[in-house]
Amino acid sequence: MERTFAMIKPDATERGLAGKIISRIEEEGFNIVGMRLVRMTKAEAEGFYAVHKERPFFGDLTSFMSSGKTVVLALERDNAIKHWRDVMGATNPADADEGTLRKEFAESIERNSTHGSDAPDTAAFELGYWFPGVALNAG
Ligand code: IDP
Ligand code: MG
Repeated sequence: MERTFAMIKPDATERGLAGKIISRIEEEGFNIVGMRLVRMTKAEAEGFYAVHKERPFFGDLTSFMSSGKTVVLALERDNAIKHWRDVMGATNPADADEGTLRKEFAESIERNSTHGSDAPDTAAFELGYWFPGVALNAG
């Protein structure tokens, strides 16, 4: 069993899509091991997305992420990291495949409804950032 970190971003909570996205998480066979509603501060968003701090969209992204409610989740499944990335689809909804969450729900490349860790090292950092004590691998 592997764990990954996921978020339902403010554009989705704002439109009342959290329930639909959580249903999809359950349908995909993930065990939800942690879930919390947060209203992140700009500083928390900057810390979380520190890997992107040199990117031109960093300021907009961290403003967006601190503009509303986010559901943070720790998810467990076999092949959790890759499976959740596949369920989300491409970063830009214009490039996302049919049947993916971002194809169905994302408003733009920035307001793209969901987040998922992209590798074991980022999953470990991101899980620990929002769920202290929750590790990458199930005990
Ligand atoms: P990912 O979320 O698919 O892993 P990343 O490249 O890690 O994509 O980017 C993190 C987040 O930053 C994206 O989900 C999106 O919200 C935002 N983002 C990425 N690229 C752009 C861009 O070119 N313009 C505006 N926002 C972007
Ligand atoms: Mg990423």
